[in-house]
Amino acid sequence: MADYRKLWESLDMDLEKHDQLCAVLPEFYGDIYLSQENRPEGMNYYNFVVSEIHGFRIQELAEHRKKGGKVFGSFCVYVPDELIVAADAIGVGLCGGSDFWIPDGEKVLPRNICPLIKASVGAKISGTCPYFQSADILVGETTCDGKKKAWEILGKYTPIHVMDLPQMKREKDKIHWIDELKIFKDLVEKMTGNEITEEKLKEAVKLINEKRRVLQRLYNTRKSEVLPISGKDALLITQIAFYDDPKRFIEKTSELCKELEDRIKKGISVFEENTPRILVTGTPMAIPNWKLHHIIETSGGAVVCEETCTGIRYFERLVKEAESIEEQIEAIADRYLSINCACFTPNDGRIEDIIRLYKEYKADGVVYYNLPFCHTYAVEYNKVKEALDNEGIPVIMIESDYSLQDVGQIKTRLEAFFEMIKTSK
Ligand code: BJ8
Repeated sequence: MADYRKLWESLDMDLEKHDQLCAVLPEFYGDIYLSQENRPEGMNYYNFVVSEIHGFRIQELAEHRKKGGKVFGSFCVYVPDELIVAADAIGVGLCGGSDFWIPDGEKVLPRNICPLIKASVGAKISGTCPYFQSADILVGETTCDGKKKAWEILGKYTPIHVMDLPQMKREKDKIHWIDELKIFKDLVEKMTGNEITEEKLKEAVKLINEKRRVLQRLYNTRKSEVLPISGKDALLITQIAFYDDPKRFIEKTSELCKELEDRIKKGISVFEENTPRILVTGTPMAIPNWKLHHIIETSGGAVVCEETCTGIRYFERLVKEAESIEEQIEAIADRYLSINCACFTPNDGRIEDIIRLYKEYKADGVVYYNLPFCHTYAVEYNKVKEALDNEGIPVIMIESDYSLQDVGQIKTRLEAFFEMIKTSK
């Protein structure tokens, strides 16, 4: 990585502490990613993005802000990118996925709270994440209780806007959500000084749909019997989609998809034949949380799909293209409310998704991933398991945070799970 110290200084970062964070990432990434054999050539772009994770893109954000542009930081796939892009602003996903930030998060939050929340708050208050430091405003949402209350704490450090997301999907909830989208639209216009016109919104919808389509194309390659890419690599690409420049991301991911489709034609797989194919479902995995995928793929399994917000939920459904601002906002509301998060009740759509994806991706088993203290996903396991049992689909629940202490224990459980799948095949 080039020398970005001046840039980081200008963002009021704690450079000494930030050096400690930067010192561990290359080895960590090398062990998990660069050690893989037979990786597609196209992964070089994503290697570059990670090697420059606090450099190149931060520079782009700084240049954008120098010209008067704004950066919006968000934590949930319900925050609509379209409204941000339509005002010529940049949106970046900020969920924290590193253990490094937990101790700082615990300075202001209870210990028994979800690591994603602790790491996100810790990233801000430690002044070691240049994405947080580049955001002109954070956009929170009323999903789980932990996040709802964390916004009040983050609000002491930085401006924050909270979107009131309903927790049910009735007609009156949709009307409420449309109202929230309009409030957000006004805020974005006010902050950027740019009007969101019919045309601008149409363009933004097209662009974000295109990003979704390229991710769908990528995931389609994972439906093949010949697996041209590891689950770890696919996860990394989705994580990067949250903050990379959308146009460049579409271009680079299209190139990679072409390579993967060629690999399928030639029968080039990154896994041995008969490797159990695993669908992962549950809580999101924010970068650099690659723990579960790494354990699965070094214990005899292959991840073929993620029913998570750092997977399918982020891009599976498109926004319907419409004409007037009113119609477009309604189409955006419909699309976002079709995401099936466990914060909603009831949430049967998620169970239908899991069973459908299991079949589409020709999976052999399901790993239900839960971050500790995420109550909504933990409670929902009961209904998911019952439905999967009825379908004869093997499932195992893994609850784990970002630390590496439980790796051996998880590995043992997963190895036994994969053996069981193999013998019953
Ligand atoms: S749409 S999953 S991104 S809320 S922070 S709920 S893990 S206790 S992130 Fe989420 Fe939006 Fe839903 Fe997706 Fe649980 Fe932790 Fe809360 Fe979390």
